[in-house]
Amino acid sequence: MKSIKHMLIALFVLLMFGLTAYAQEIPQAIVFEDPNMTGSHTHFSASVPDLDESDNFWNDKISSIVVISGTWTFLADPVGAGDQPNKSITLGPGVYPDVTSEGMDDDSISQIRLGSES
Ligand SMILES: [Ca+2]
Repeated sequence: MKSIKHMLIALFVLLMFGLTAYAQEIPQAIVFEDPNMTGSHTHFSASVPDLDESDNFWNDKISSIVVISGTWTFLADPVGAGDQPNKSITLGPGVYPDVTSEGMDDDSISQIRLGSES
């Protein structure tokens, strides 16, 4: 009886490790409306080429970010016409309580791309 219980515990622990490993394979970023991970938040696990078109709420709203896994590039809208590149930041896993500390203007992110190419 006791050995069955121990086997079940061992199985459970293995399952938890497996799920954790699996979760780390999925790229995931959490964005927050306000600095210091406050206000509304949402999860992204894939690129969003244009927040303006796909999700009006998050366009020009993001003030803090937590990257769970993967490398993500966050871009502002292009400034004026011509070849001037969009302002962007590329972030790996970590906690970013204020996008302005990373060189991004507050409430300026309009595109989210998985990966480091801008
Ligand atoms: Ca904001």
